[in-house]
Amino acid sequence: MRSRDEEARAILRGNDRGGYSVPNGRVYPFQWNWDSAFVALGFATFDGNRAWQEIETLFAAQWADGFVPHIVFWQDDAGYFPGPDRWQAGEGVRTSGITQPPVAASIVRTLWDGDPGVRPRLAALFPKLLAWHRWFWRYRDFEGRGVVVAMHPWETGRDNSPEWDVPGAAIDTAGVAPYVRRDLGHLDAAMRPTGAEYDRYVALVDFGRSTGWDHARIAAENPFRVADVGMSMIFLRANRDLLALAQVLSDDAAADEIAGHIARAEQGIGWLWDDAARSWCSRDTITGRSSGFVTSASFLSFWAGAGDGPRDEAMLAHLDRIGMRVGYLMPSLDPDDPGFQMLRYWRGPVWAVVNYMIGRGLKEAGHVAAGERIRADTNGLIARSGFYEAFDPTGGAPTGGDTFSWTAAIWLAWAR
Ligand code: 2M8
Repeated sequence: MRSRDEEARAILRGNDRGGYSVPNGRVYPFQWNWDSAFVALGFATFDGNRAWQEIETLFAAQWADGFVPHIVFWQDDAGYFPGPDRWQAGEGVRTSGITQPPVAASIVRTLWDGDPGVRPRLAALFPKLLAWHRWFWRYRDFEGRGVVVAMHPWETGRDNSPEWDVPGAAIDTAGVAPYVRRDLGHLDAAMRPTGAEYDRYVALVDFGRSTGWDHARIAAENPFRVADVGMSMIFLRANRDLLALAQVLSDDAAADEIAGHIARAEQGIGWLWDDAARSWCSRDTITGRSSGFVTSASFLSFWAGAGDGPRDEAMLAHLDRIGMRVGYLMPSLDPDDPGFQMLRYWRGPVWAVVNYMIGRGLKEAGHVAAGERIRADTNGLIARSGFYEAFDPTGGAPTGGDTFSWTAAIWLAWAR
């Protein structure tokens, strides 16, 4: 029998389409933005060149204004909806018109720390990372609050989190042209978003396309504009890592610019603290209302270094409470929430990539035992069930697609 290590390497090799990876060949047959970033960590454990290449290929699809899409359609494939014809986006290669959590700078810093012999590759990638961050400052923090405003649930990477339910109700789905969901041909509908959620997702794609993917107009007029706690924390951390890379390259001007944005985020991130929930929560920028949901993204405050003594204590109390309710941390939704569903995608299941960020963040903040529990639980899930998309936090059963690239990568880089 093959060891889990061998299996993980075989999955990364098998999902390699020649310079980029697909998350899973059947369900997700294209290059996804934050998947590729995490996948690079896995490749770095056995093929350093291929690790850098994964990120370089993603940035080869960058638009002139710095935007990096959430999907790159290097080759067409009828097995996924919405495909390139529905998006009608991209420069050179066809892409989607929304982005995804900006984790790439953090991953590049980790690659660099492990392999500082590749300075020319870092120097070539750095301006592209900076351009993407500038795009975020301009179009996803247009109010200058120091947070990241998501224009689509898919942009957050946590597609059907209940945080999007109330803000999403304002999306008019009446005019959505008919479409066929391809995901339901691959996966059990009980593990996927609902039909009503999909109508909203598609309506937002249709709106963006109707503007010609004019991100200034989208920032002003999109019917969904939610400050995502997950992206905000990931971006704060990514800016700290990008600053470190600017220092490696002795780019003082870039370092000053990035430091200014970090200061703004440190000032502004408190807007996402919800006193009633005693937690970091997403907030609708249109109504100003906090979601009040404790999700796995709430715990990314440690990864971001966003907390302070009392807020960190409050999050650790949530962690202890949730840890007694589930077999495996960190469920994507608080199991004490009435909407918790152990198999339905981002409403309960555990995701290895989120655990990686929470676990590393906790350890770096000095909460070593909590961080180690997150790592050990991730290890336990994969050892028990294999390299699935996500896992039921109560008993560890697999959910979603199998032979999943980012799960294999996190095993190799961190969880084993
Ligand atoms: C899921 O999202 C895609 C849309 O982007 C989908 O469900 O069709 C999410 O889990 C997202 O975070 C992930 O990047 C993507 C590919 O693994 O799948």
